[in-house]
Amino acid sequence: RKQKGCTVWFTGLSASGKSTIAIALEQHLLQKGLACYRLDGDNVRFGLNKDLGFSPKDREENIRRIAEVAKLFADSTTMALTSFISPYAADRQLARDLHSAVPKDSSDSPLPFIEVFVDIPVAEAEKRDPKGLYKKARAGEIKEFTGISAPYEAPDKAEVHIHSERTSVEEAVVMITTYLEEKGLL
Ligand code: GGZ
Repeated sequence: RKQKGCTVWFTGLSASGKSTIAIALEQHLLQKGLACYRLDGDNVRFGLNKDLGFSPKDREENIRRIAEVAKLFADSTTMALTSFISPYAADRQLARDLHSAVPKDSSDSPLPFIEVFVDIPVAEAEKRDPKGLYKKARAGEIKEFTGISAPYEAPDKAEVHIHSERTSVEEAVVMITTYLEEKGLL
């Protein structure tokens, strides 16, 4: 059976668990022999997007480029897994719209876009603080830090909503794969 491409778009605060869940999902998919590719800060912000910082404009451009790249992977029938804070609802909507845009007169169908909200209260993310970034943000050493001194606009129509403080990584993977199966994407 031929694999269909799609984009699984994770969004959530720093330290919410986005990348941990994305890595576990990637492992699960690879074990099933499915093609997938994970985009995250480590392979995007230090390469393609190394000219971008964390101002609202730069985050917008960060998300726009990532959405375009994810769409290319999805178009190639690979499953793209993106793991970025993507704090602005309008930027996530643009990412979604890019996937639904099909060329005029084309028989191609839109590329599925699955938004996964990894939801965590700021206080809990701050308690985890694995890299000490929240501490630095509180001290004013990092400006415009999401959740502290820059906004996070929570999604209201995410396809999958994971409450990170009370959901294990394994449970989160099951929630996502169940959704993908229901939609015929797995
Ligand atoms: C938020 C920041 C900031 C600021 C550096 N605000 O936990 P991390 O370290 O590994 O993940 C965060 C990452 C966020 O990059 P994204 O590309 O996902 O952001 S966005 O989607 O908003 O464009 C954090 C680190 O970069 N980091 N400065 N000011 N996170």
